[in-house]
Amino acid sequence: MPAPSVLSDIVFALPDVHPAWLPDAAFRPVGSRRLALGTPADGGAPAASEVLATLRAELDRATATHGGAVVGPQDAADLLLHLSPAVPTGFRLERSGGRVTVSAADPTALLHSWFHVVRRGEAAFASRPGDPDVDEHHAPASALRMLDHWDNVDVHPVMGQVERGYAGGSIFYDAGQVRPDLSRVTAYARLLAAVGVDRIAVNNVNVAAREARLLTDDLDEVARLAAALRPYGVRAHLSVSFAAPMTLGGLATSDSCDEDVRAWWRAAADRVWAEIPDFGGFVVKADSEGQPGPFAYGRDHADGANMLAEAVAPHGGLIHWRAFVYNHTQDWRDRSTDRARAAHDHFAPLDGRFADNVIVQVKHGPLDFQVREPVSPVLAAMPRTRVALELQVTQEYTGQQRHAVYLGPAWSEILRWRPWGDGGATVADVAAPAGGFAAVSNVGDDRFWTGHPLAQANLYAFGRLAWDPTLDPAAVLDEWITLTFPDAPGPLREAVHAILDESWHTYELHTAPLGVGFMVRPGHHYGPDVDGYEYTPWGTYHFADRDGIGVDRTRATGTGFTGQYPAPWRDVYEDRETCPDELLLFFHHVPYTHVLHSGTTVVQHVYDTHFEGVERVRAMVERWEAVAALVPDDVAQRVRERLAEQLRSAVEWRDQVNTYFLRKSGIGDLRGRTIH
Ligand code: BDP
Repeated sequence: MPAPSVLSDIVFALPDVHPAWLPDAAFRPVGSRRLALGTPADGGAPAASEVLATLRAELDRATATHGGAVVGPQDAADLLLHLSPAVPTGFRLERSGGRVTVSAADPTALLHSWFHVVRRGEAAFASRPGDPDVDEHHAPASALRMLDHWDNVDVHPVMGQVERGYAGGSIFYDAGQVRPDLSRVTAYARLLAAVGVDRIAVNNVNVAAREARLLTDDLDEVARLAAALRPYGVRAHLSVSFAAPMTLGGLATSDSCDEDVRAWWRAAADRVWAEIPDFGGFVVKADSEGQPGPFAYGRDHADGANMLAEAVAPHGGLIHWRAFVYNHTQDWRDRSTDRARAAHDHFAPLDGRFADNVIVQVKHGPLDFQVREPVSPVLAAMPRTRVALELQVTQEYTGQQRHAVYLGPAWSEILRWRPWGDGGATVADVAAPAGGFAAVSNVGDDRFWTGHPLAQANLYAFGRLAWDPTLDPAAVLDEWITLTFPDAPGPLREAVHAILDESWHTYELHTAPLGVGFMVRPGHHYGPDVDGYEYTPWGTYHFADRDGIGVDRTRATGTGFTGQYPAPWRDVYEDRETCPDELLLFFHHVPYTHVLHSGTTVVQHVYDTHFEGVERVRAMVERWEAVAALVPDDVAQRVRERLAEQLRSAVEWRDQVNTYFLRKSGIGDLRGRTIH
């Protein structure tokens, strides 16, 4: 492991990079006080002492900027942070007589507590007379809170450098190698530590030849990335190719039952941990969209995953094995193949066979990160497997960071959903204790990190909800506004809420209706193309004809997908009378005249929501213009440009979808609005 680096000042304020939720002003309430770190910064394991050194640097920076002081632990500090083995996970926060004492067993948890206090600001200290004393324990719901970067080392000819990236190039790689200067990576780790994310997979799940070499020849490059993340307690993971024993090792096979293959993986893992002792593990996309996997050898995914698990187990490593496995070369004429069924068909029968250090990583919906899908039934089907919930912070299908779409409410709905009905466990209850949470990052080398400045709120919300899935997403948004715009006057706060609180629903209103999904332009997935995927091999269809639209996934007459859910949902979804409106076309093929629970017909619903969606975007533009002068010019201007594009795009969606439904159904708008 490289020697602990002294955190350079530059990490706290990168020139030309927006500070996101850690502007200096957010530190004012703590930085103006007397702070103490009750632990020597040089004890313990190297990684641990490095995190403590970071914490010390944080205290120095905050007090130097805001006039407070770092004092000795014996002095009367307003905030004392110290290590204590008595707190098993997370941290304990006690406040007595206006003084705050935080204790944690682990330096990273202590660092997280620091950002907790920063987030609470004045409220962390009993500054008003009569404020009660507190004694609180804060621990994350899950020990696994991870971001996946779909970054390529080389620029991919079609996908660019960051696959599905909408914020510029990679912060890790440039010109075919890891960047010489990684201060931005450390600044990123700092942002993540402030929301509790502590693992990153540093390369794309689609592992091309150049990226594959990170595992072997270019391991020193990964070690440099890990070193840049380490000061903030963030651990590196790597996406690997199942075919690596052949492509990198020159073996004739990558069959998981072959002894030479197993030995190759063990040796590869040994080398990784020798170089990076706190390395996290491997992420694998196998037998999916062209990636190699165990099917080539007649093996199943438990065979494949367990082989890797065996190789990393001596090092305490993890295998994140993705359940995103389906046939992407299907015959669209064959109605018996249902992509929604695929993950459950492949994985549910394997429950109980995965090694303890395998995590099966499941996309939140059965298809692919659509604006509206039911929750994946796989999450409820593997009680003897560690399953992780996978979310997509990058907005591939939700406006690509040109649209302001706050995804906190969507994720909250997923996390709170109860697969076994009222009184049963939630998705968060299933994932948190075992496999945890993973999400595809939306960050790039853009000056605002996320392209759209307001898309920072999504990255923030993922971290906060992974830490505590019961948080109210509107409250999380409020935290983000307070930190990002510390001097935000009321009108700015209200406007950002007005723009973002309902923005997920707004996007849903003017895009593919009633859970039917897709209708996006093939390839890049931005903007409308109603039939774009209809006659393709990808398995994403809506089956519109002159009589109706939607996918029959019932047991009675359709693909039987509803049967993958436990009761009560298998029956709720099966019956179009009980199926929720917003998922009707995901589960049923219905006539355009079918009457929804809302009382309107499907076709009229399409017209109404698409007209309303555009009006809502127009209102967002107006709300922003009324407060733009209250934020720095660069933020104001970037948001203005993106909102203009959002409005243009929403109009395009409205017109194409409405016209399509008018032409297919021959039924006009009851309200007589113009449809072309
Ligand atoms: C799809 C993306 C594709 C990813 C794939 C995945 O279009 O770029 O590789 O997901 O999750 O949504 O592996």
